Amino acid sequence: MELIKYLQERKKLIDEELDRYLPQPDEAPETLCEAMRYSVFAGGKRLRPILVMAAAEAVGKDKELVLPTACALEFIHTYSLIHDDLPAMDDDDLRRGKPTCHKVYGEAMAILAGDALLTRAFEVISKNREVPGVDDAAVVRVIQIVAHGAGCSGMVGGQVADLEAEGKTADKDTMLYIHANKTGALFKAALCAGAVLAGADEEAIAALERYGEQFGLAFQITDDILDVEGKTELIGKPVGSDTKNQKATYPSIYGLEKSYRMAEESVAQAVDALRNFSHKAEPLRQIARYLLTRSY
Ligand code: GRG
Repeated sequence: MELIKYLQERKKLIDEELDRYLPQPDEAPETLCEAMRYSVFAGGKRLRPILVMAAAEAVGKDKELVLPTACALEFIHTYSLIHDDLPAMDDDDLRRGKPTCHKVYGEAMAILAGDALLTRAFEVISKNREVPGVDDAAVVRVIQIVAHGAGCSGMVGGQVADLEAEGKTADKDTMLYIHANKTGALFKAALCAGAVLAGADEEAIAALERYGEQFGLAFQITDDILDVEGKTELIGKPVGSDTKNQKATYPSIYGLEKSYRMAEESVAQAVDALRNFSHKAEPLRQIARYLLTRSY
C-alpha cells in the first residue's frame, strides 16, 4: 500500500462528501454558508475522517458505510479551529495557510460559522442511519461518543485547561490532560465511531480506542515539534506560535530529542493495539508511523 496515494485519494473522497453536506445557499443565510465553506475548504489533511473510514475498514466493512460521520468529524474539527483562532483565544491571523475565518468574515460571523458547523455535524451523523447496513442503535451510540469527545469532558475541557495553563509552568499531568483532551479526544472518538458504525465487537472497539489514544498523543507531540522545527509555509501558521502564546508543549518540558522518542513510543503502542487485526488494519498502522515523518 502506498500511503501518500491512499491519503490523497481519501482526502478527495472526503472533500466531495463535505461539499454535499455543507449547507446550500438556499438553506441558510448566504454569508454564513460562505464562512462555513471557506474554513472547511481552506485546506486540511482530513485525518479525522480518514481515521473514521480506516477504523470501519479495519473491522472488515466498506468506507461508504461511515461517510456522513466521517464528514461530521471534520466539521467539528473545523469549528474548533475557527474558535481557537479567535481574538478571545489564540488570536491567530493564519490557519491552513490562509487568513483565519474572523479575519475574512469578522468575529461574530466566525463564532456563528463555528456554531453552525458543530450543530451541522450532529445533523449529518443522524443521516448515517439512512445508509443501508447501519443500525439505529449504533448511530445513537456514535452521537454519544462524538458529543463526549468534543464536549466538556473532551476537546472543550482540554481547551479550557490549556487556556488556564497559559503563562504558567504546567506540570506533566496538566500537560497530559490538556493534550489527551484538546487533541486526543476527537481522534479517539473518530476511531470508536468508525468501529461502532461498522458493527465491531467490544474487544475491537476497545483496541481501536487504545490506538486512538496513542495516535492522539503522538500527533500532539509531533505537532509541538513542528511548531519548533517546522516551516511556516508547510504548517500553515507561523512557526513558534506556541512559544509566543506561552503554551505547555512537549519540547518545552522534555526538550526536542526526548519529545521525539516519546512520539516514537506512542506510535509503537498505537501499532501494538492493532496486533489482533488483519491486514485490513494496515492503513491505520501506516498512518500512525507516518506521524513521525510528517512535515505538516
Ligand atoms: C475551541 C473548543 C475549542 C477547541 C480548540 C483544535 C483545538 C482545540 C485547538 C487548535 C490548536 C492546535 C493547533 C492544537 C494542536 C492539534 C491540532 C488540532 C492541530 C491541527 O490539526 P490538523 O493538523 O489540522 O489535523 P488540519 O488543518 O490538517 O485539519
